[in-house]
Amino acid sequence: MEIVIASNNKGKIEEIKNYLSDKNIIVFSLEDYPDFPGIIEDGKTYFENAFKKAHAVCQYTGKIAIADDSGLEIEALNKAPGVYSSRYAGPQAGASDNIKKVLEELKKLPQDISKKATFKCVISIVHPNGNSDVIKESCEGEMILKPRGNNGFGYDPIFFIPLLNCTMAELTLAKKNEISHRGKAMKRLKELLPKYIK
Ligand code: ITT
Repeated sequence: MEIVIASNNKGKIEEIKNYLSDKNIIVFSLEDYPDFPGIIEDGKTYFENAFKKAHAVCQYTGKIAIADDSGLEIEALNKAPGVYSSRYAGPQAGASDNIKKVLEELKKLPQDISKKATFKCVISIVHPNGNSDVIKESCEGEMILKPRGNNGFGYDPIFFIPLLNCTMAELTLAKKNEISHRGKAMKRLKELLPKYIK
């Protein structure tokens, strides 16, 4: 079985590949399709963006495509950055710019305000025969004002998980995949894969 991960995000690709590694699956990503023209993520929801990415890459490659659209929703910031998480600090922003902007916004608020936050993930799978599924998952945590840890990607260093007493960036990839929004969605996706085998 061949699957293309419809993503350019190295962190996501690594996590999704790790999840699929024990299956009899050959996994590609957009790194294997450098001429793919790209997708404008103009959806207002994770679902719209995930489906758009999976559908476009399935059509381009003729293979089963999986796309993840995800984001960080911070309660005290009215669920920002949300669907705009990858470009919160601007169109060319990197992870450190986005973290800096979140911390600046949080520091404007009263110190004792709730720091609750949720990572959301929507995974869309599209088969060239038209079959498709969508899975939504989330992971609860709290924002911390001092980044901690070097693993993971994106907002992981400021996403604290009280139950584990560490940030997402202090977890190994395997442990992150056990508890994260994406890991939980991938677990459910794996259960659906048999019906995509021709
Ligand atoms: P692709 O569209 O190419 O997959 P992207 O990074 O643009 O890559 P999204 O539009 O779904 O993907 O943006 C998701 C952003 O949300 C991501 O760039 C991070 O800033 C943040 N994010 C999502 N999951 C995360 C995680 O597990 N850890 C840290 N940050 C995460």
